[in-house]
Amino acid sequence: MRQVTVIEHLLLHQKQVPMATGRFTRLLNELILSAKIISREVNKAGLVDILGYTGDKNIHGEQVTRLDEYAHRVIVHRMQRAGVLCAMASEEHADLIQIPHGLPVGDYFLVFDPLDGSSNIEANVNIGTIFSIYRAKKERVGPEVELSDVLQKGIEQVAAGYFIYGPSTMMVYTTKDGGVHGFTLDPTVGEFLLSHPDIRIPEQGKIYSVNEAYWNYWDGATQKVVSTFKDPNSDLGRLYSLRYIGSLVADFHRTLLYGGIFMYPADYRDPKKPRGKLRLLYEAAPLAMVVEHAGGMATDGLNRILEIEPQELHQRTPLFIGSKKEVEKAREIYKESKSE
Ligand code: P6P
Repeated sequence: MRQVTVIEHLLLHQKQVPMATGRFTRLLNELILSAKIISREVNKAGLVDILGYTGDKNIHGEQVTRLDEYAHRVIVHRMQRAGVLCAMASEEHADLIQIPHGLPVGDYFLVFDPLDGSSNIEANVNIGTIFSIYRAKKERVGPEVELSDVLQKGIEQVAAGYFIYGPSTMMVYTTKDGGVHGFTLDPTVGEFLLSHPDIRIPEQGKIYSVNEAYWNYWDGATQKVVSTFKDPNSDLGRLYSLRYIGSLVADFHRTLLYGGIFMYPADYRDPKKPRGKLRLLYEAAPLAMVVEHAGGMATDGLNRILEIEPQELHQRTPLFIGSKKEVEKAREIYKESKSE
């Protein structure tokens, strides 16, 4: 295959993507450079003292790994100087991250999970960076950007995607023009080269992916959904396999390429407060844009992820994402149980 870089591919498609100005290209370039730097550290993590925990906890009360913190700092440092953002938000930071006074600003808003799945780093499991790009909601945003200037439904995303650090480092992303494209980092030239043009998710797969250890914390409808994938005689008409890596980007990437469904249902560990663990803005919504543009579906069980109106930066949501057939099946069961 002819060696096509991300930016070359974007420029080839630029005519179809009116918003893709030089500023968007610059944003993508800086994000790509950040990923190359992170990939370098992830790939040598076993050799240098960058594994383990910083001893801090993030706002979710989760242990922060040194690589988490490192990836967060790399992205913030590079993107603050890109001159294209009005603000950004990170899983590793409680509030909006403003652009320091004196640095050039733009009207894009970047929200990201710097290193998702980082609890798996010590086991050398694939981990990833997930990103989502919006335009600020109004032309001029003041020097101090408010949440109300940038918080929007996933359907408003200008672009979204992820980097996955594994046997190879890949970038998968989509823009408003709809295509989903995969690029693989060729370390000998230091470029992401087109390897998976126009990714389409199979209409139906053979794999379901969920952490069944939480069975006793699920409500009846969720247990019925998961049981359906365990029943070879269900109207899905096939025997499924269970695959669960426990690293969202890895589980999602496999689902995107092979088909099937990834689920992180709400659980009732706290009977008074059912919770979905995954975050809407920088996990569910970007992956939902990717999967929909690849011909799949993403819901919270009942509702389309991209239509959920976010109320706060770190809002959580249940997530059912993958091939249309399986996600639609789950939605059917939740709808039935709601009407009972
Ligand atoms: P559980 C990793 O910590 C993560 O945020 C996602 O990458 C992954 O899908 C999920 O948590 C795994 O959670 O509860 O199954 O260990």
